[in-house]
Amino acid sequence: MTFTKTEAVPAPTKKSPPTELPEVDARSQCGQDALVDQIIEAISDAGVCIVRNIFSPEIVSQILEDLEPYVAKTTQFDSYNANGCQMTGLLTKSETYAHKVVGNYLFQKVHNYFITARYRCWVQEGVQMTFESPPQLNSTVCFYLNPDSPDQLLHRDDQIHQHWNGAASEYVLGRDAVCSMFAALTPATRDNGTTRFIPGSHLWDYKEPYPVGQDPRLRYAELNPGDCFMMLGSVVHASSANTTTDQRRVLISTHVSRSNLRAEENHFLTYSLEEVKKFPLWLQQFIGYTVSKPFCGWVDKKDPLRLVNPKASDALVSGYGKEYLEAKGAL
Ligand SMILES: O=C(O)CCC(=O)C(=O)O
Ligand SMILES: [Fe+2]
Repeated sequence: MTFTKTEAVPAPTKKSPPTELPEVDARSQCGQDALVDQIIEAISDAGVCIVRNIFSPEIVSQILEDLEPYVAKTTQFDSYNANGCQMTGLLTKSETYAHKVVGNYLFQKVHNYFITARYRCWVQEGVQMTFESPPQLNSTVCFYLNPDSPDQLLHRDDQIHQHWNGAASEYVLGRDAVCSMFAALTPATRDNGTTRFIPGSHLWDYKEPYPVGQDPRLRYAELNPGDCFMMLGSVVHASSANTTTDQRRVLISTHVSRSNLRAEENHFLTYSLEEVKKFPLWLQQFIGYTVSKPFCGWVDKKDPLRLVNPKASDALVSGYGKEYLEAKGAL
């Protein structure tokens, strides 16, 4: 018997976890679909990717102008920084935002890749089928971070949907329920407040506590107007302090989520508000005129029950509510 010496095949090298925020430039000449591939790869590795120059100065200034009349009427939201506010319901406030930002090609390709719900099942005896449901728009929120705002505490956005993951050594499609794009309408700097992240934290086990304070793994997304970042709901992040005395930082965000978890019958379009007002309280809540804790189903960051019953108490009025204060007090 003869033996031939075979060359040892190197074991596939695992990528080491990223320590920096990846970024791409939307003005690069590589073509839109190559950019999409780069963003998808970067987000799979780090959970987040900065995309420079995705929106033109004209789009940025048009959106700022469209939203300005609403700023004074926008109230603070308790779960955001003490000196910032969140404007919601943006689709009708700025047509440019609705068409150019929500409809942005790169973002659509990226969120469709990560958040499309896929399901293969036996639909009947003898018949197996696969269904794919593209994501839905989860929320539209413009974050105005005013001077003298403290750090927001680290969190994951997918807590809204009570989403949970175990640890993973590499990204597996289907892991996430939420994907977002935050675009800068003003500069976002270390002085006036950036969003900070821990790259790679989208692969952590959710039972691990978030690091507290100035963790060395934190990275800050400094953006020029027209830049954005895209991130998964599983990445650990927060907004950071605005320590200036005169700069308002504005980020406009678009969030998409898996579309399969909604009521089968669309009660909101089946019954008019007038009809719902005549239902007993428990039925109003049961068909969706309430929030799923902690923050799912709001209207203008308030309990939707107030649309049918203005005297109803607001389940969102103190952010996470009294349970938060209890949990904080227990620290
Ligand atoms: O304003 C920011 O930079 C991020 C805000 C944020 O992450 C949130 O409120 O969920
Ligand atoms: Fe967040």
